[in-house]
Amino acid sequence: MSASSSYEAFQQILKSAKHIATICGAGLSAESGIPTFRGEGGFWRTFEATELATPSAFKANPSRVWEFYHYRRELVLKKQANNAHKALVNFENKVLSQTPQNQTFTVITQNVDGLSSNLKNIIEMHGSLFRTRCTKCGDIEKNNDSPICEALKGTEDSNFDTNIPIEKLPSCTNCEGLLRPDVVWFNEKLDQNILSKIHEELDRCDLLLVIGTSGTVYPAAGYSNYVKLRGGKIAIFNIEDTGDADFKFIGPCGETLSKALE
Ligand code: BJW
Ligand code: ZN
Repeated sequence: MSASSSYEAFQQILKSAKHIATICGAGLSAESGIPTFRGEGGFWRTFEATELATPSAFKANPSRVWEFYHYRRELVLKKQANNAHKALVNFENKVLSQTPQNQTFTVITQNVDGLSSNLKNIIEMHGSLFRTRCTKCGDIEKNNDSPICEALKGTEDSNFDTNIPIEKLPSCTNCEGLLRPDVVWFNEKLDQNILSKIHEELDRCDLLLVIGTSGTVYPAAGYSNYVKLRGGKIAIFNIEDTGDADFKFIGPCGETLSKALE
């Protein structure tokens, strides 16, 4: 497939599309100063970020994994939505203000940073940095505390493990069990309700915007192909060429997405 990089041609398709969806990744938040998972920014201390996003890493060293998530929570709390996040919000508002409303727009994101919280119709498929889940009773709670617990305070500035004992890590107010971030780690199943909602969207989607994702992690990595096989159009927004598409806008998505959706 030879891809177009014409904004005019894209905007024609955008205008005629009925059901528009996105699959977003870490690149969407890169211009806010949030590191991506792979490539240059993919290291925290001496660890690869992807090594820590696993149930086995948490089991082996809950203190280290909590330090990693505490660091990211504290970082995100200092950061703001960038032009790409804003372009999505503006476009959603535009779609919602149509009379009659003859389009739908759904943002599916792998990001857990909450920087798209101004959107009305968003599916956060990998969870949220700002929710906790009890490993004992399963209770899920919103949590924006900074720091999330006393023992983690200041560890975001350290280069070494603090080795916090389990009883000093975040704990459940109901049952005192160890809390974990309510995110989806490798080898964990995604929430069935969320998967159903995503499939409802993909089954009607005629234009999928693939924004700032390396497309290496399933199930999200399969969405572009899924929509393409159904006859939908694909538009990639990335600083690198990440695969087959009808449109490719190579460059920082704060610029390319703003221009494409204006
Ligand atoms: C810019 C930019 C700018 C930079 N502008 N662009 C089928 C085949 C093979 C394996 C599997 C399979 N199905 C499932 C698996 C196993 C596994 C998997 O996919 N493994 C692969 C590595 C092969 N998947 C799972 O385990 C999933 N579970 C599941 O499917 O359950 C059922 C099952 C289990 C086991 C076997 C079979 C079935 C769960 C996946 C959960 C992923 N979790 C994480 C952590 C979330 C919590 C946290 O944040 O800590 O999600 S890992 C990490 O990767 C995170 C991200 O959401 C995800 C995707 O990364 P993303 O967003 O694409 O980031 P990067 O860094 O990779 O890319 C950034 C991109 O931005 C780059 O392209 C840059 O160029 C670009 N960029 N600046 C535009 N300014
Ligand atoms: Zn509990």
